Amino acid sequence: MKILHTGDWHLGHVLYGYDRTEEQQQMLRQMVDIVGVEQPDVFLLCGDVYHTSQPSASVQTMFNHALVQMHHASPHTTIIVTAGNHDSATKHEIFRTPWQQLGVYMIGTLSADKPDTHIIEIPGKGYVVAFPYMHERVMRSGIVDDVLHKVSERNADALPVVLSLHTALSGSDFAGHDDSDEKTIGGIDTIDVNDIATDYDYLALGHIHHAQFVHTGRHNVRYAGSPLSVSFDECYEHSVSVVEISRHGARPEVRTIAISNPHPLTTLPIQGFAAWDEVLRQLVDFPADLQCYIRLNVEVADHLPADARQLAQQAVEGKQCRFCYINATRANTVTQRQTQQLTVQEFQQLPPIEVARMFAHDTGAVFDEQMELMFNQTLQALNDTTD
Ligand SMILES: [Mn+2]
Repeated sequence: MKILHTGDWHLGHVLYGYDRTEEQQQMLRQMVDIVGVEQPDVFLLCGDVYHTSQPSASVQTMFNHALVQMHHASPHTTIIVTAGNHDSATKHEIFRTPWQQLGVYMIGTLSADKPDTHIIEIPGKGYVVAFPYMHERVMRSGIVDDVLHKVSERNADALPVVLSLHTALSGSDFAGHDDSDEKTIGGIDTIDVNDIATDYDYLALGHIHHAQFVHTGRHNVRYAGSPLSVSFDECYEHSVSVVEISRHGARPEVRTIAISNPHPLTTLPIQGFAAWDEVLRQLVDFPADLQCYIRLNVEVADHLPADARQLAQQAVEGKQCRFCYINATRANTVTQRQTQQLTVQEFQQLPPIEVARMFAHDTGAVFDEQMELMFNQTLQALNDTTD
């Protein structure tokens, strides 16, 4: 069985206010071409089709169009698309029945009472057990094990079995997901690979954007990664994985095909941080004809000049590149740290914005006007939901 494994497309993602439709269309065209060339038995997209649960009509049209093209590029290919934590589970399944006529399986919600929904048999080739994103608690409840067990009962010919999940596995390299630690990655609690049964030949994962085998000692647990960077910290190659498995129990053969982006996400300076004057000079000298997004890594002694954003905007005027933001860090963060000691009562009386400012000060982060605006918007949204 030959599988094209991908995930985390995040269609509709907007980068610092810039529309990315052109890049996303380019990525989709590359995917369609790869499917045409590779003629896989299965095309597997492991969640996060869209960046938000409310993608615009044009973004949905773009995706649906690409699926139909993919089907025409390789009519025998079974296409399986699961919903990730960014997708709306129920909307994902609205057109499940018509899609199935084209050999496209949309798996959006967990059907614990209908386990067959999650078993897709590719006659004579193998089985794909496909689950959408589900809460870690649900995943540990044994549902995955039950479905895998059903497959092994049916799999008399020892055909390959692929399991697909959208989750955060502990032990993964989560570079690029800046809100992560050992316990959560990208807002999802990590689970241990040993919390679920292992009677599969390949575990196809979505959620983490860096393509990788997860260190489990088995060499068959893999994130395909996103085909397009969602953040500046995803500074690694983006690709799709081609997986071939000869029979149940065999080790999968995996190779990758790079996906190129006509508008790469670029950071100045290329390595580390530099002083504002130096970074601005690099931006002024930046070639006018290079299409890319730009982030500036600036080391500040105290604070950035008040007109820094404006100067950066002026520096790129008339150029093809798009200025996104200034990522500022404080020089000698550790020596400047002065934690204010507050009593619990004092702390409770502080407005949230003050707490955030203190946190930024203590950790050396820069809490600029834009951050304050975002903070206040988030606070407002939180207040709106609790009302
Ligand atoms: Mn994702």
